[in-house]
Amino acid sequence: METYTPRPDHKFTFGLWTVGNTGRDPFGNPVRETKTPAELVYLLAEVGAYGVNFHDNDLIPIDAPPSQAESIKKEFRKALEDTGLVVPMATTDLFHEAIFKDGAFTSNDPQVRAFALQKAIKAIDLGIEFGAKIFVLWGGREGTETDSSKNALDAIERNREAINYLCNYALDQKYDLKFALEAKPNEPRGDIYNPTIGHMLALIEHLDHPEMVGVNPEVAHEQMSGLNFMHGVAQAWEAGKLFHIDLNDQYPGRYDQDLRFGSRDIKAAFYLVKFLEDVGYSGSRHFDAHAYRSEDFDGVKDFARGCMRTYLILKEKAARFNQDVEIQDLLSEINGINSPQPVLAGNYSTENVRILKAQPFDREVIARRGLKYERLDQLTIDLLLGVR
Ligand code: GCO
Ligand code: MN
Ligand code: MN
Repeated sequence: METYTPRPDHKFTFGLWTVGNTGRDPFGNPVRETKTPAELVYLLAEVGAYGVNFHDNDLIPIDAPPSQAESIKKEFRKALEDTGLVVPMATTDLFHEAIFKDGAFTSNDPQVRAFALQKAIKAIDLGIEFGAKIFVLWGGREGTETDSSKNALDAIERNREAINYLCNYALDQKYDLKFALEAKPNEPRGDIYNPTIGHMLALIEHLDHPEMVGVNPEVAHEQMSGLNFMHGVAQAWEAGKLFHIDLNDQYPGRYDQDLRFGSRDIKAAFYLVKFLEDVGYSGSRHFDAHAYRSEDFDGVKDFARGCMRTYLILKEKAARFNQDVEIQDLLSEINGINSPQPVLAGNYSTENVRILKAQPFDREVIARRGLKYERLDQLTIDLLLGVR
């Protein structure tokens, strides 16, 4: 159906590492060949994506001599021009190389910390070269297996200093760039610092330039911790910090699965899409996921199309939820719109609190009201299952 066809204004983006994922895992070799960044851009254009994001080394191998780097960039740029795809976000890989085995910004070794900063700075330059406005920082190795190895307070401080350094660099260069911090509780480290959206939001308030830094929440990462992802996203949004989002899916309590968006918990995905659409989130809808290991590149396209299609289906369902008279009447009733309004009188004042203190409440009568959440939830289920 036409409604489910992706358009540029839907802002669907994928990382080079997502559709380029070869299926290698800790137990097995690649099952798909490595495609060049340019080839992946054409693939993304074919499925209808709006943009492509990259880690520094997805685009340019870490040891590439300058001439190779130049020719890769040239091909990549041509693919972007041919297809009209944009690069809204860039990031740096501070986890792959052996040097980062004990972290990057939080490593105990000052040489490693300096190298990590240098690498991040060069990655920022590369992102800017391709027009990125958001730079994601995901500290996959910033953690420990044993807490005898690293002082947690040192790690917190080192991490903060590094982010401050990068902000100062962007300001100094007059780059039009914001940073988005991505939390994850574990994997690849036993434990990773700042493991949730909430930790990241708290960290941001203690930076030198909090206005330049927001979050990049990922569905799977909060679900790995058993948390309600949408609640975290709402808190980030309310704080003005939802700069980017990583969409995928995940069974709680398992390894980091990076499943196709909406393929596991349809209901959670629905409330998330409804939230993003209702508040008017205008950033990228970035899919940080990859195809099952069973797939060839046709399957990778099925995977990418599926992420976008499910998002659009859920967006349509959200609009129907908002227009459904029975659901909306129920919501009005639940929110006590038609019942007698207490004299709570909004803002605090000495007079208001005097009124509130004097007000009688019939606790038992109020508590007796059934809230009809069962009916509301079933109506939502009916809607999602397509019988409404
Ligand atoms: C993961 C992370 C990464 C980051 C990416 C961007 O669990 O592997 O989600 O995919 O999002 O490295 O920094
Ligand atoms: Mn992930
Ligand atoms: Mn991610």
